Amino acid sequence: MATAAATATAAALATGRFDAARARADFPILAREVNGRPLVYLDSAASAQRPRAVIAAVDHYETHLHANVHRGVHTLSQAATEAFEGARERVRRFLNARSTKEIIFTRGTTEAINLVAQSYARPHLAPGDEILVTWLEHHANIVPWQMVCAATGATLRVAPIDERGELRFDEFQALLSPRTKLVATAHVSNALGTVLPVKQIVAAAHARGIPVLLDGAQAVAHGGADVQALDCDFYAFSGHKLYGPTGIGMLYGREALLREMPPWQGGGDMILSVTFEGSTWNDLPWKFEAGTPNMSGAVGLAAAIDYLEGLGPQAVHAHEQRLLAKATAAALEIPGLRIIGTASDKAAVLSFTIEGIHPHDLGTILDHEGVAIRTGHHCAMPVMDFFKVAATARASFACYNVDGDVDRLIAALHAAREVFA
Ligand code: 7TS
Repeated sequence: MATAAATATAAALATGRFDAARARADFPILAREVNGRPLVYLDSAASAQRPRAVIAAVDHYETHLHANVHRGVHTLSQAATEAFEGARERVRRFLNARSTKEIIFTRGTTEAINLVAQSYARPHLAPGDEILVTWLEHHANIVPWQMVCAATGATLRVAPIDERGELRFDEFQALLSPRTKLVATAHVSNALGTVLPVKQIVAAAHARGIPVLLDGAQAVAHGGADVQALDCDFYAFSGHKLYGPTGIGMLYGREALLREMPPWQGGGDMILSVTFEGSTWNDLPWKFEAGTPNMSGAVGLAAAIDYLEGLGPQAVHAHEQRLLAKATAAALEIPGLRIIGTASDKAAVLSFTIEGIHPHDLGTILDHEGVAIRTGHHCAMPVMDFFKVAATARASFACYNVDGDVDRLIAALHAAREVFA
């Protein structure tokens, strides 16, 4: 565990409040300046920054442990295998999965969802069958289903949302039918911050015998996920949204389902035997991990989980919620500002437009002030269509953001309005 994280936790316990300034000091990149101003990083929903503990864990792996995994008897190969498989156990514990057989390392959320689309959905789909998603999805939870529907003759159905950006649960339920072969939904929307009622979604789908995939990319760093409590069948997330490295993520799958699924990529590591007549598959989870995996990424991800759990995920969540409330209240004072996504249960995402200023111009002006926000469609074009906007500006908060960051954001937005007034 990171010492600084432990210190921050102790401080939080002592004061009754999460010490974000201390957490911030764990992230070296946040000490840099951008355009001559101290950086205010409000783009963690796109990719969070890495604490020193993660950078050090990756560095330690690269410096002392690296060799290829699973194939060697030599010391380094065994050390690398231990580090990699140890990281899998760390992820299992984080998600409260029953077994490491259920934890498959992927490049990220996108690859995890594609794995389920190709390996679970594709063999189960026939013309007339349906996959049900919601209107809130990131493209990563839309396009793989469109591709698999095009290949099988199945149909993609979409459960609608309301003007607050909440799922219309009655309509979602009404769309469940004997034709529905899988429900795939975000746990938390990246464009709006909406937290979906995933337990009710799972219960409603399971009542009809339909499995559920949850896209947890935006959820895991902001309250976490317990796959047994959620009772979902698949859960996907990316390391880089959780203070970990890029190029690593994972798919949780219920063992009984994974066992029945064919591999989706062939190659080394995923086989038990190969002849030119045919091959047999390795056990779970390696059946789904063809080729040399991202070992340093997995080690970094495990360190990121240690770091977050050292801070206390609930304390971080409460801190982010406080920043969101403060930013929301202050933003509403800005004339012409419209918040896109006003769900009653939101993660730390503030999406908005300001009348008369294109979000990209806003992003550029804020960048001049050293304030990093994201502007665009956030890979959720249907959400933009629903709200009849081409793009939004989005500020997202993480453990290392402090009240002063919100103040700088709001001041920069007021300044931007002056420019365009
Ligand atoms: N699902 C959700 C809900 C996401 O927010 C993202 C990335 C993905 C899937 C894809 O994750 P990847 O790691 O495989 O790329 N979201 C964003 C975002 O909001 N801005 O940039 C990336």
